[in-house]
Order: sequence, then C-alpha cells, then structure tokens
Amino acid sequence: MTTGYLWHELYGWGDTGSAPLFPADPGIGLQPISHHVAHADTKRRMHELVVVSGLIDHLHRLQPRHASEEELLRAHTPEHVERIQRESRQPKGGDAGDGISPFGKGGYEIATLAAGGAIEVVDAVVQGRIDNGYALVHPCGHHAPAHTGMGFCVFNNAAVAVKRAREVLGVPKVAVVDWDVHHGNGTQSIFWDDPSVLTISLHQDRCFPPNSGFGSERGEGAGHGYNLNIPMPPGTGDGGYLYATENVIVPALRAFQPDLVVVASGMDPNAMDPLARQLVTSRGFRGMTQLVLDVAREVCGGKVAMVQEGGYSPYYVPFCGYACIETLAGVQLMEDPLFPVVGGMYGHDLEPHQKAACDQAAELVAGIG
Ligand code: 9RB
Ligand code: ZN
Repeated sequence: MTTGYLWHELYGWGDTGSAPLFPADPGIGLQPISHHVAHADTKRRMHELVVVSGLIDHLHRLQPRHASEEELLRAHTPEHVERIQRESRQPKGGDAGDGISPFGKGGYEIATLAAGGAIEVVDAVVQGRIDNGYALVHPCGHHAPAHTGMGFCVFNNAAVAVKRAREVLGVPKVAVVDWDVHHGNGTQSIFWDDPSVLTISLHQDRCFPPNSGFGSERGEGAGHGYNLNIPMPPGTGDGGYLYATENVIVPALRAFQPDLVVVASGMDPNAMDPLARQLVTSRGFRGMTQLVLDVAREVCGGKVAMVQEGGYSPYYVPFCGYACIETLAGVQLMEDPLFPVVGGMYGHDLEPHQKAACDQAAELVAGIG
C-alpha cells in the first residue's frame, strides 16, 4: 500500500491580503485584519501536523510542477488564463474574479503549482506509482468554471487534472466526489455535458454560491444524469454525512463504474468552520474517506486521488485533513485531541429531514448508467 502526499512551501506563500472577506472599507465598517478567511496558514498547519505526527513517514512524498498553459486551457478559457497572468504581474497582484479572491504578485505561479499538484497526484495514481494519494494544494479550485475564478479559487485544480487524465492518459471514466461544504459549481459546469465524468457534490444547501447546487441540476445533452447534487440542511453532522455517502455517493459510484475517483476534499463541513454551518468531525471525514476507498477498491482497484479544496478553521482543519490522509494510508497513529469538543455536540445522529434530503438525492442515481 503506497499513499502519495503532496504539499509545497510556495502554497503557504499565497497572499490573500488583509481583507477579511470583502475588501476592507472603513467607510462601511469593514476593518482590515491580518488574515483573510482563506489564508494559506490553515493548510500549512495541516501539512505541519502531517509532518510532526510522523504520518509523513508512512507516505510517499510527491513534488508538484507548474501546470502548463496547454493543461490549463483544457478546463479554462484563454481570456481567464491571460487575465490571471496579467494581474499576477502587477506589484500588488489582483483578484481571481469576484472581488473576494485576492492574490499577490506571482499568484499565477502559485495557482499553476496548485493545478500541477493535482495533476501530479492524479497522474501517479493513474500510472500506478502510488495506490492512492492526497494533494494538499492551495488555492482551492472547485468554484472556478471555465471563464473565471471565484470563491477563493483561481484555476479548477481537480478539473485540470481530470481533463488531462481523460485526454492525455486515456482514462475512460472519472468520478469527482466533492464533499467541500460549498457547491462544486465550477466542476459541475466544466463537465456539464460530459458523460465520461460523473460530478457529485455533497454540500450545505444554498450556502455558496447563493442559489446553486440544487438536485434539479443534472447536466445536459449526453451529460444528462452525470451531475448529481446532494444539498444537505444546515446542522448536518457525522451521521448525516455518512448516510449521504453510504446511500447516495457509494451507489452512484457503483452505478457509474469509474476508472478513477477524484475527491474534491474540502474540510469546511467541519464543526468549527466560519463559512458554513455543518457539524462534521474528524470521525466523519475518516468514515467518508473509508467508504469512498472501499467502493473504489470494488470498482477501480482503489484508485483514489484527493485534492484539497476549502476549510477555514485553523484550529480544526488540520485534524480533519489528517484523518483523511491516515485513512488513505491505512494507519492510525494519533487521536484527534479536539474530538471531545466537537464529538460531544448534540446533532451527530441522522435527523429525519437530513434523511429525506439524502433519499431524494438517491433517486437521481437511477439516471446514471
Ligand atoms: C456573498 C459572497 C462567500 C464566498 C466564498 C465562500 C466559500 C468558499 C469556499 C463562502 C461565502 C459575495 C454571499 C462575494 O470555501 N469554497 O469551497 N460569500 N460571498 N457576495 N455575497 C452576497
Ligand atoms: Zn468550501
């Protein structure tokens, strides 16, 4: 069993500036702050936990490279790539596209290293250099459609890697399982009419982007049926997330029979996240990873590549990500020291309204074939 792991120090240098979320504006009471909510330190802390815990000794370390323009252009428009290049040369950098996704000078190179990190882990899984792997990249990618960045995402890292797997490595069918708490709208849109890529997004109902991620969004043309949204009510904990994974994601993967599973792995369903209201603990992340790994072993020789997305609690994200990576590697070295805080909260058992949301999404699995 070999589990690949990828992080690069340059990811930690991604400069999100001193806006809290919207650009600071004293005139309307928006104070600057030392950390943007999507500051890279949260991911750096996750990486350092992987090292300090000793988990790193059980992993095969991979090095990212920069995604080429040709690789970016399989998922993005030339206008988007050129705009990021241009703004990245400005002394103070620019914004990915929505005014809340700032990057500093040289942000283009960090974003191409993130897309290239996803490529490297996906390539290594496809080529059998590793059994499975985790690309701890920054910035995130899943909100970015072809023509713009948004929601802190510059390029859609997972989509760039999946396009390459399909078009260059010749992988027939890929499933993307996105458990970031926000809707994977960018990935959905990039593969909207593509029946060879099943996109599944498990997210908090109407969290971000607003009014996006409904079960009725199913893809178009030949791609109809190959996009599956699972919008969950706020307050969903480990029970609800595991029920959704077992009863919607796993049957969908069985029905689709992919040759590779890419997980868009956001840690922001966690119980301490500032940008969502779910209740997932490291136990939930461990369980979801195990369920996806088990079904991948059944359908595609265990080929799972996880690519980091969001997650904004510097306190808790490291332990949730750590639980995913430990599970991939099949080891358990350390208990989650914060579990007593979040595990004891009321709300982890599956509630009837959560079950109803999953059961409704489960009906869409019949459209995959
Ligand atoms: C709203 C706006 C946001 C933006 C991004 C996130 C999280 C992204 C992530 C959450 C809320 C703007 C609500 C701009 O982690 N993805 O995985 N809010 N953004 N305008 N308005 C009205
Ligand atoms: Zn998110």
